[in-house]
Amino acid sequence: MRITWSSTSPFVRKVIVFALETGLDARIERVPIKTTPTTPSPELSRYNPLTKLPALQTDEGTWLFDSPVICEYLDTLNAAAPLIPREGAERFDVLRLQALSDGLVEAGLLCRYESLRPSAHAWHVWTESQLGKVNRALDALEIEARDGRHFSLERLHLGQIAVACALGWLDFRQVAGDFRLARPNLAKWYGQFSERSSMASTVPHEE
Ligand SMILES: N[C@@H](CCC(=O)N[C@@H](CS)C(=O)NCC(=O)O)C(=O)O
Repeated sequence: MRITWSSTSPFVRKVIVFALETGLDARIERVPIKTTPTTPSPELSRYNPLTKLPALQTDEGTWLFDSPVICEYLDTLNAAAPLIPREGAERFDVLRLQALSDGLVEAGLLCRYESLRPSAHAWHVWTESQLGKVNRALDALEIEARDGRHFSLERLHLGQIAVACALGWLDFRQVAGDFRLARPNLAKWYGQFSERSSMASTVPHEE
């Protein structure tokens, strides 16, 4: 398998952490790609018409995207306990946590792209609105972390991986200040989760 890769993408990181945790990483070649909304990679557009990272090529040659679909695919190859429960309420709790975390990053990315605009074209109302989404998602995650049911360090699942990669990206890009302020349960859980070798070996850095 091959994956389009960038060390700074939280969606790529989610897939790589998933692959490391399921022992599939050794079967996935990383193809470095640089792309932004204003300078789309021509190579990436051949694999994913949306020109977004990540895309994963299966051993049969099919290109899959986006990151939730890739994780679902990898779980079908996973010989150990599934990281995405196959059915029932548990499955939808995990998928909901992933959607919340991915949505948080998507809103954060829109803030970041907005900050790269020439200042004469900056649209502060837009940024404030996206930041509202980020902060409400963080508050919802703090409630989840305090509740603890889906945050057990003994029962790993995709939802936790998605949350941790989203928080790692916020730390890296600093689009919304320090998420830990007034979110002690989330901060504690993230500190512990970050010690996993899959997380420690995938910390984002500028290329
Ligand atoms: N829903 C997609 C989001 C992917 C995404 O937004 N990737 C960013 C990198 S973090 C990207 O490639 N952005 C380039 C663009 O928007 O043109 C997924 O989960 O894979």
